[in-house]
Amino acid sequence: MASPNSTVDAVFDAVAATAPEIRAALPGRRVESGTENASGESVLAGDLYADELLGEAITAVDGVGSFVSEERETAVDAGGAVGSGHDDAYAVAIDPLDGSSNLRSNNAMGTVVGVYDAPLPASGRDLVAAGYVLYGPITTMVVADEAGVREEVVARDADGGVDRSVVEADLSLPGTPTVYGFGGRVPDWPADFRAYARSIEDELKLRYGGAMVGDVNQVLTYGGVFAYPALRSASAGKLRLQFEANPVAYIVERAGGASSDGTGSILDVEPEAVHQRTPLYVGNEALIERLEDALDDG
Ligand code: AHM
Ligand code: MG
Repeated sequence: MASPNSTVDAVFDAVAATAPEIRAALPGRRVESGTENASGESVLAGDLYADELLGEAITAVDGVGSFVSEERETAVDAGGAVGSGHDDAYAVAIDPLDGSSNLRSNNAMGTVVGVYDAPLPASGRDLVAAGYVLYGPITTMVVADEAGVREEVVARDADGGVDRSVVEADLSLPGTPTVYGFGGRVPDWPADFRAYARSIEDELKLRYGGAMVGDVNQVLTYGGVFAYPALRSASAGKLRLQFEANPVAYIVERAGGASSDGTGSILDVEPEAVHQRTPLYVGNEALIERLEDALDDG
């Protein structure tokens, strides 16, 4: 389904065009780069390469005024004021290689993209589109915009160009949930979340791969719940609001599911800093309601 927004389309054209190149470069980039990112985490050569390629491709899009990455301290000015009037430009936020610690063990990882109609840090309510690329056995791209949520397969064609085919034009969460995946160490989970997890374990199958994009894609495919909860050692959890939580919440909500930071929709979390973290819970509405009740009682 074509979106009515040509800038959004151009952003995801750029992301899709870059995906086969990022994927092809991963085998040679499993080593640490020797640097830390803005959140103080060590960065792999693959993170930097993906960040560089996506930065070039996205800042070249007409209508993108600002580009911000999980791997960069500050925003890149791409020309044009963001969110200041009717015909202004968008701010694009990316996590270039989400779950990149999976590179060493050769498991799934992805790229997360949020297109905001406001300067960052912005509210999830300012998203006009969000999506992710999943580097699994197949490279897929899920895009949510005002037209709905679609899944495409992205591959290199015979001429070195990019071949895209829509495999699901109107993606929505299955009504009956099947899988769950929760991050962090169990002893580090607060007692109320631990009790919720116990009740979920009785009903659903554990599917946790350690890359949010891969784990959320399982929830979108089979129904269920993904969480990276508030931890006893870190009340804001691990995942970042602008780069990870807002885009994923937007996608899951557009697909008929729900999101929460523990008290309400992630999209309503007040933005305070570009690299701020938040607990993230997404999945079927009934499971997220149960989560909020469980945390309330805790
Ligand atoms: P990253 O963006 O530095 O890769 O970190 C985010 C990743 C998520 O993909 C995933 O949900 C989480 O970290 C897994 O963390 P853990 O290894 O603590 O389970
Ligand atoms: Mg990440």
